[in-house]
This record gives sequence, structure tokens and C-alpha cells, in this order.
Amino acid sequence: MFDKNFLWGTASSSYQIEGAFTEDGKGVSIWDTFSNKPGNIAHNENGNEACDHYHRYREDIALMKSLSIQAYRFSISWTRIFPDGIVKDSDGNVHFNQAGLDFYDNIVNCCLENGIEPFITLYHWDLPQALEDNGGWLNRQTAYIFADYAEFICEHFSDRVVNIATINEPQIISGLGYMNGLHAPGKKLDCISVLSVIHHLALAHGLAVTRMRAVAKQPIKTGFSSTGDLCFPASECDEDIDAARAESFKIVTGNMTFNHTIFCDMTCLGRYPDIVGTGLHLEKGLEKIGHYKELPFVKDGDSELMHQPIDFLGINVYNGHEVSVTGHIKKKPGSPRTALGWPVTPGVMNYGIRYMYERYNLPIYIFEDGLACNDIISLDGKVHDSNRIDFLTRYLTDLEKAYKAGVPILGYFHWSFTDNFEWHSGYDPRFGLVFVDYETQQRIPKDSAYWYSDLIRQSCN
Ligand code: GBH
Repeated sequence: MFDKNFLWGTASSSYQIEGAFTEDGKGVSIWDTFSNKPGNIAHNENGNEACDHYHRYREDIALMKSLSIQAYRFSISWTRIFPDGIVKDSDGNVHFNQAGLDFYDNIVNCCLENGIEPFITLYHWDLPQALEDNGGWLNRQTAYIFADYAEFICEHFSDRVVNIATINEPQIISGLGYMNGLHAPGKKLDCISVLSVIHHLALAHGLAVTRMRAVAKQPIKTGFSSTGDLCFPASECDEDIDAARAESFKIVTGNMTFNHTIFCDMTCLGRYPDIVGTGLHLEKGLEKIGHYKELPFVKDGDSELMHQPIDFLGINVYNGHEVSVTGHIKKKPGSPRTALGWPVTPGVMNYGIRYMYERYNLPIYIFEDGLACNDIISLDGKVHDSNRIDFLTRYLTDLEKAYKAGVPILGYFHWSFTDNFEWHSGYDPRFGLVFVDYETQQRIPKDSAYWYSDLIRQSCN
């Protein structure tokens, strides 16, 4: 069992659930632009209405409470508060949209009234379009504007909110947003540009941490969420364990962004990637680069700005790879996969998490974990998602092994509370513990929601 103070939560993000995309003075984000362009999203769906959480947050938070959920991780939509992204004018005066700020005040207060701990994420991918028009994360200036935004949010909310994370998954922002173009802003750029995006995100994170600490009304806890390939050993023998560890932190050419290593090493260890040692020089465009510092966007002192002490590392884990001393274990025919085709690999929750702790030595939150199922409402009116219960049981059993082995895991946030807009895949993949009927916006807790609720109540006793 996990200790009583282990935190059980659920996670979501603004664009995926809020809807109300033009209401109350909200500005346009890159996801508004991207998903309203035909051809970008499955069935040309978009997040214009999504789960209508903007109007239904009270009902959603009340439902969380009735299910004994202890913490709610949500993200703030930058453009609700700063419609064009800019926080301070040239005279240093701050201009914000009161209605947007009110919305998040209401969410935070509603959580607190219901005994639910709010966890803010400042940035879950919905960059203000006006900043994108100015280069987005390719522009170093965006990092400084992000720090202004972080400072404002922290100053305003830290009287009530302790946990404020900076950025969700820099790996996916850079990889899908700027490298393969599947996500907003839909760019397919060269290697150096993509590395500059990671660099500016790391800078944004570091600057934000420093600025937040300076204005916090009580000591905040901060960090970010990271994702990437993690491996686990095929057996408990040392050779396999070492092989899986080494594979976990490899930077793979051809998919150079999908690793914890680059971003976490820069922000948590103050270490730039070793271009030649990690094979990055094999990427087209990097052949002539001997050291990361030679990249055109790196400035003296950046490494120090990025490398700020943080309180936790958020890890988003969906699957991993099994590795033995002889290499990656090939997928067995017919082995379990989720509705999105992602392999079901509980072992990543044990060894993958141990490896992350060994390398970064920070307390860990599982900030996301979950799966898409082809959930339907059965004739009895209920949603019987036995696959999700099975998945959760397996993943949490393995997480418990890492926990028992002494890894300081502070909590687990299931992705997600409700079904929602799954980015370029639209609404087909259902990730929620709670089913959403998008026609009526009715919420139906699935069997897994009641299962999760029981688990939380048992572990508090
Ligand atoms: C998260 O991204 C996001 O933070 C969240 O917004 C999103 O809704 C959620 O996950 C579900 O997608 O090719 O089989 O190895 C996670 C992104 C998930 C991308 C796992 C890579 C590998 C699947 N990652 N995926 S596989």
C-alpha cells in the first residue's frame, strides 16, 4: 500500500476540456487556430466547445469530490488572462483580462471549498497566437514573456495554491509542434530550430521558477512535467537492469525530442547534451557541431538560468519498452495495446521511475498516466471499462514496487478526469474516468471511476 499522505488526483488541460473559446475576452491560441483549419484534426473536430468545463467546472469539481479525488491538476489558458500573450507594456504596466482571471479564481476556490488540492500547470501547449506570430518558441523573447506570465500567476494565486508547475511535456511541444507538425503550430523544421525550441522552453522554465519564488506569498512548490521513452528490464538480473537504464536515457536520432534526457539534464543537472557522445551529430544539420554551446541560439549564462532548484519532477508515463542485455525485446504477436495502439507495459512504472529518481534525485509526481479505450454506454446506461481497471491495477502495482523500494513518489494523477479533446486525434480516444456525452454534455462516471474512488478511500484508512 501507499502511505496515507500519498496524493491521489486526476489531471486535465485547458484546451482539451474548457471550450468557450471566444468567451469573456479570451484571445486566440495556437490550438484555436490549428484545430479550426480543415485537415489538421481527425474528423475536423476542434476544442471550441470540448467538455464545456468553462461553464461546468462546479459540477465537475463536485463530482471529483463525490469520488474522493484529492487533487486536481489543471492548466491555465494563457490567452484567457492575457489575450495577446503580453503581460507588461513598454512602461512595465500589467494589463490583464479580469474575466479570465475570475474563471481560474473560481476553479481554485471551488477546489478548496471541496477539499481538493489544486495543482496549476502554467503551460499545456496553448500558446497565444500573437506570440506565435512573433516566432513562438523559436523566439528567445517568448521565454521572458512566459516568465512575466508565471510571475503574475504566482503572485495572484500563491496565497491559496502551493503547487505551480511550469511547462507540460517540452518533448511533445518541440517534437510534435515543431518537428513533425502533428500539433500546433504545425511546423516541420530542421534540427537546429527544434533544438532552439527546447532551449527556449528550458530557459522559460528556469526564468519562471526564479521569478515565481521572488513573488510567492508562501513558499511554493514547483517543477515541470516531462515525458519520453523509458525502458524496463526483461529480468531482475543486473545486466538487464543496467541495459534498460542506459536505453532509457538515450537520445535517438530520427526521434531526437522524445527523451527525458535533453530537457531534464539541462534544467535539473545543469548539463547540456553531449552532441557527439549521444549521437546527435548524426542528425542532419548538426554534422558540424562539436558541442551544444556552438549552437547559434546558446548564450553565455543560459545553462545557469535554466538550472534552478525545483521541488518535484512530474513524469507523464503511458508506456515503455522492455530491454534485456541483448537489446530491445520484440513485441509479441497479439500483446495488449490500448485503443490508440500504445503497448500496455506496467514494468515502466517500476524501473522507469527508479531510473528517473537515480538520475535526477528529485521527489516525483506521476502527473499523467492512463489509456484510451473504446468506451460505450451499455444498454444498462453504464460504462463498463474493465480494460481501464485492469490497466490501472497493473500500473499501480508496479508503481508500488518503486515506492516500496524507496523512491519518493508523492502522488499519482490519472489522465484524465473526463473524456476530452485528444489533440490531433479529436474526440474518438476516450481517456476519462468519467464518460462525456458530447451532444448533451452529460457526465457518466465509468466503472473505473468508482474503482479509483474505492482505492483512494481504502488507502486513506
Ligand atoms: C500527454 O501526452 C499529454 O500531456 C496530454 O495532453 C494528452 O492528452 C495525453 O498525454 C494522452 O495522449 O507510439 O505507442 O510508443 C503524451 C504523449 C504519449 C506521446 C505516448 C508518445 C507514445 C506511444 N505521449 N506516446 S507509442
